Amino acid sequence: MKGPSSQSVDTKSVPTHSLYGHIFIVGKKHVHPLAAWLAIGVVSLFTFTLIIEYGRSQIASGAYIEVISPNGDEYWVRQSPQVVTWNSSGATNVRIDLLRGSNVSSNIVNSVSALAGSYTWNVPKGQVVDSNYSVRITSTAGGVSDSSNATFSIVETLPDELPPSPLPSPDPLLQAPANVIYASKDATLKKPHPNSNTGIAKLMLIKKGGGINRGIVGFSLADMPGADTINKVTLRMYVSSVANIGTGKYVGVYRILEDWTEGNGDFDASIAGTGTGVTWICAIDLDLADGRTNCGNPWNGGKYVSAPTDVFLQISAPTATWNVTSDILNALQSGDTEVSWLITKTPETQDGSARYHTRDGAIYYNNMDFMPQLIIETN
Ligand SMILES: [Ca+2]
Ligand SMILES: [Ca+2]
Repeated sequence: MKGPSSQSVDTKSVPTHSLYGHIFIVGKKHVHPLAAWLAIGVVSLFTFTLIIEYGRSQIASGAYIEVISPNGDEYWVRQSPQVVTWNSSGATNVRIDLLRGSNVSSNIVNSVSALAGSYTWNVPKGQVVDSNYSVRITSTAGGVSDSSNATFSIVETLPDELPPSPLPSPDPLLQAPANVIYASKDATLKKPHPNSNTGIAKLMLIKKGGGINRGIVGFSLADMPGADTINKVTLRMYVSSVANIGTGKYVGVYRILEDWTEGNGDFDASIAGTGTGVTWICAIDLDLADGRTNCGNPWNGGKYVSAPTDVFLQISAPTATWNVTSDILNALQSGDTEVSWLITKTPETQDGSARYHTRDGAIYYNNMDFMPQLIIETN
């Protein structure tokens, strides 16, 4: 933009009453007051720019990266997809390194958008099994960095044989984000072991080979928003591992039509459980401890709607999701207080298996990403 005209002039033409004219004496030359005003403007603009730049540097010095997960005590199984998550401000791209002790074991990714906030890494088959791992996330521009608060483990298989950990406090149910409802119960129904209960098992197994295993998961609707505000509800399970699924197998969710109780058994850990709980044969076996059938009206693998509510092509993605909006709306309209689904391959007779984390595993590993959950989108 063209500025106002001005020019250097002879001293004699400068009015002596002009304060700014006197300030801008250069050598023996005076400057026209208009030029002086312009110079003041330039100096002010410069000062203002300095203030702005100072402000920016203050913001930049407030830049940070915060590792959310893994942040200590997690278990990463070799050859499984694992998700690194973080918060950040003031960083454009970040580099993620896997540390073993204080040494870099491998570079998980060289540069990924800081705003992404998560990155999925497939733990290599040959990754050394150790309990001394952490991740470090660094701005590629340098300056800011953060590491896991404590070490986590890379393992061959999840240590199911470990004793149960104390329940975290506060109850993880209270920690669910506003748009999420965590499962209230889950288990595996094992056809080859039809009186067994797996209510406290850390993993849910879906498979055919060696006998059919079906997952079952239930949710309380106490915290579900009203039907008129719901746009979509997604059931999400977190994958622990898959096997023999080739290019992928469809897994369906089928709405359960009968009440059931979770139980406190863990068959694979040789814990039969006590009191009542779900088995392949019984929705509620009245005595888990005896290894026999104790129910009057066997459901034999679950009483459920024969058509799946939705199907998901299970490959190796870290999460499996199903659109269960219609079931939720129907349940709310019927005044139901709970809703449950059977989870199994469709068709079920194909090979291939998937292990999903259960609520018990999420609590055990203190990783709420693992929680079977309903994700609610409202309008
Ligand atoms: Ca369970
Ligand atoms: Ca029994």
